Parts: sequence; structure tokens; C-alpha cells
Amino acid sequence: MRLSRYFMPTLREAPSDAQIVSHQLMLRAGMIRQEAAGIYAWLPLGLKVLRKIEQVVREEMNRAGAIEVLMPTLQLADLWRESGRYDDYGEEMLRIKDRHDRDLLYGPTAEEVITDIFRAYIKSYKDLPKNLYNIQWKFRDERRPRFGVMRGREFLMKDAYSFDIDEAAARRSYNRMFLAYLNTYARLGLKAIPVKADPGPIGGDLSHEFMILAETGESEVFAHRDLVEMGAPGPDLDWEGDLEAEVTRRTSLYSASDEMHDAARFAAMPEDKRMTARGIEVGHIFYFGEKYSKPMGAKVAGPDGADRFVQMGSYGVGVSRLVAAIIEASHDEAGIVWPDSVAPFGAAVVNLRPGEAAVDAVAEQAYGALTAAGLDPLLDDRDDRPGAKFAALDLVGIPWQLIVGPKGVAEGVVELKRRATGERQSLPLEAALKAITG
Ligand code: 5CA
Repeated sequence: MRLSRYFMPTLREAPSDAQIVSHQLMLRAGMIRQEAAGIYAWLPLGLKVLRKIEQVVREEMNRAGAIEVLMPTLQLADLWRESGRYDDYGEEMLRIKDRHDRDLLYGPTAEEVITDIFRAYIKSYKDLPKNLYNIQWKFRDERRPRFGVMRGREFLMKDAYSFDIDEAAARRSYNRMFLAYLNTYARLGLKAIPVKADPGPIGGDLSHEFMILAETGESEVFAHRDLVEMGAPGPDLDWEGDLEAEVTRRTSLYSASDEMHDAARFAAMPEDKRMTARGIEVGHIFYFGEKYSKPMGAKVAGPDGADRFVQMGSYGVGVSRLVAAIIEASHDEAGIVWPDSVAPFGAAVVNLRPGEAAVDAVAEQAYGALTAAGLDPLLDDRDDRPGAKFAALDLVGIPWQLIVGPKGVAEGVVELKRRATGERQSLPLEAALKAITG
């Protein structure tokens, strides 16, 4: 992409109502624009990052055996009357009437819709287990939308739903998601810790939240320090197996959200292992058995021929919230420092003297080579001061800057800068390209 033709409306100052650094930086980098309280338009740079995160989430869901569907944003109120949640959900639900005076709602989650799909087609244990997910916009009329896309009213969620014949099988499905989540966050450059959580209005009795540690987090987390450093299990798991050992290795270490905190158990840990921190909830998983299948009549025949209610769980990732969470975890005074896996552009070529033939030629050559290597580079071909160009690219956090200027070109070198470390080196173009493409 040539920056001269792109749409990247960066701002020098963040609007004063942006209270946390991720919100300030997303506005300054021209990633989002607020259209109404808690409702945002995604501008090109923000959309690119959102799509990359979405793709990582999708790949890890697929690896764990989940199957993608796409459910509508608008749902029939009658389905929620069947489950008994229509009245319970309260003010957070955006309720709408169509021209036939039918009650609709903008889905805050999709347990009812997926259960309706399931019961229409799946009738036998032989078709289980199944895990269906979608990545779709949700709406919750939050009392206090704040911190930009961190707590929006309209937000992008990955929601997966598992269906199993009995509790033991449902537990295996839960374990798959638990570990797939850790792999997902690791690929996004994040250290996420699973904490025992309160299932809240989703219901059920087994639930974990996944927390990114950050001072601006809205939740309080209590955990064993070793959990933070334990790391993700990696992709090479036996995804068909029960995975119990991998999960237990983590759940046997103390961790809890404030609602589930057990002060006595926490105090019993060695003092140097006790960690109290703020966390951003970037995922939440639930096992709730028959909570929806029973009232909605989602039954399957077991091996004995008798029908039973299917055992369900649901698994959410806050995809749009993750954009902000990654920034909270990875930024400096100059701006955002994107992990390579989600950077909006893999590299930027900075032409310091657009219009000067020799400089243009090297910049174009670099741009062409990085494009061919699949890095999706940005070419800064604007006629602007070098300082302004560097500041903009630092702000938007492109991982590599390949700087082409008249002096270097005369000497046969370019300058290569790594955003994360600030490290700069002068080297021939071929060597610079090699450093970037690995
Ligand atoms: N049905 C279940 C799982 S599919 C569910 O809705 N879970 S949830 O309520 O915990 O939401 C899942 C994730 O969505 C949360 O962990 C959080 O990361 C994200 N999320 C929830 N509310 C918001 C919001 N208002 N703004 C941005 N992200 C949100």
C-alpha cells in the first residue's frame, strides 16, 4: 500500500475523553472512530488488525476441531422465551420490533440460536461431539461503555458451542477449548492466565476466564505466580484425546477472579508465589450441561436408543477487545508495538526523498521485494519531513522500517529499524530484506 493513496488519519493528540493508553493510541493511529457511545467504525488500519486477530482465533479453533458457521446478528425473541432468558436479560438487551410487530433482538450471545440449529439436524450420539463457532458482532447495552473497544456496546466476539452425549465427553470438549485459548493468546503475543470464574448469566458450574495482566484491567486477579510463566501447550497436542493432564497442570495452581477468590487458600501459598494483579478478560468459557438443551428440547438418542438432553458448553473470545488488550500489553512512549502476528503491515519502506529518481528506484525495489515476499508492506511515499514520517510509523507500530535516503543510496545502503527494540543498522538492501523476511 502506498501511504500517499491510503486512508490513515493519524492525530497528534488524543481526544481528552480517552482515558486509557490503548484507547488513546487507537484514536491517534486512526484505527477507529466513535459513531455513538460504545459503537465504533473500524478505519482501514484498525480493520486490518481486527481481521488478523480474527484469523488467528479462527485457525486455532479449527485446529481444535471446531467448525465455523455464521449466525445472524438479529434473533427472534421467541427463542429466548423458550430458554427463559428473554425477561432475565434485562436492560443490556437491545430489543427491536419488525414491521409485523414481531419481537427481535440484537444478539448479545447465541446459545439459543445455536441450540435451535442443533436440534433441527442432530438426533444421534453418533453425530457427536460437535463444536460450532462463529465470529460475529454482538450488542450489549452496557450501562458504562468505556475505554474504547475494550468495553463497547457493539463488539466482535468469537463464540463457540460444544455438544456432547455426557458429562465426561463435555469435559473433553471443554479441555480442548481451554488449551486452544492458551495457544491463541500466545500467537497474539500475549501471556494469558486462566482463572476460575463465576459463570454469571450464562449459567453452569464450570467456568474459566482468560486474563491478560495489565494495570488498566477492569478485573482483579489472584494467582500463583508460576501460572504466568507456564506458557501455552503448543499446537502438537492430541486434540482427540482427553487433554486432562495438560489442563490439570494449570488448574491445580491457584487462580481466581475476585468473585471466586478464596482468601484462605491464597494465604496458604508461599508468599513469593502470591500474585494480585489487574487483568483484562479476553475470553470466558463455560460448561453448563442441559441449561439450554432441556428447555429447548435438544435431545439425541444414546447408544441404548433412549433420548437424552445434549450436554453443552460455550466459549467466548473478545476479538475486538483483543485489539485494545494487545496495545495495553505492548506499547511505548512513541506508540503501538504490534507483535508481528497481528501488525497491520509487516514492514514499512520509508522514502525520505520522493521524486529523486535514485531514491525512488531503491524504495520501489524494496517495496516490490517485500510485497513479493508476502509482507504486505506500506510504502511511505509522502512528501513530508523525515521526523514526521518516523513518528507516524512508530505511532502505528509497524514492526520493521526500511529507510531509504539519498545519502545511503549513494553509499549503497539502507537503514533498517526494528520497532520493538529501536535498534537501527545500515546495510545493503539485500541484507535488509533478508533480515526482514527471515
Ligand atoms: N456466550 C458466552 C461465551 S460464547 C459469553 O457471551 N461469554 S462472555 O459474556 O464472557 O463474553 C465473551 C467475551 O466477550 C468476554 O470474555 C470479553 O472478552 C468479550 N466481551 C464481553 N463484553 C464485551 C464488551 N462490552 N465489549 C468488548 N468485549 C466484550
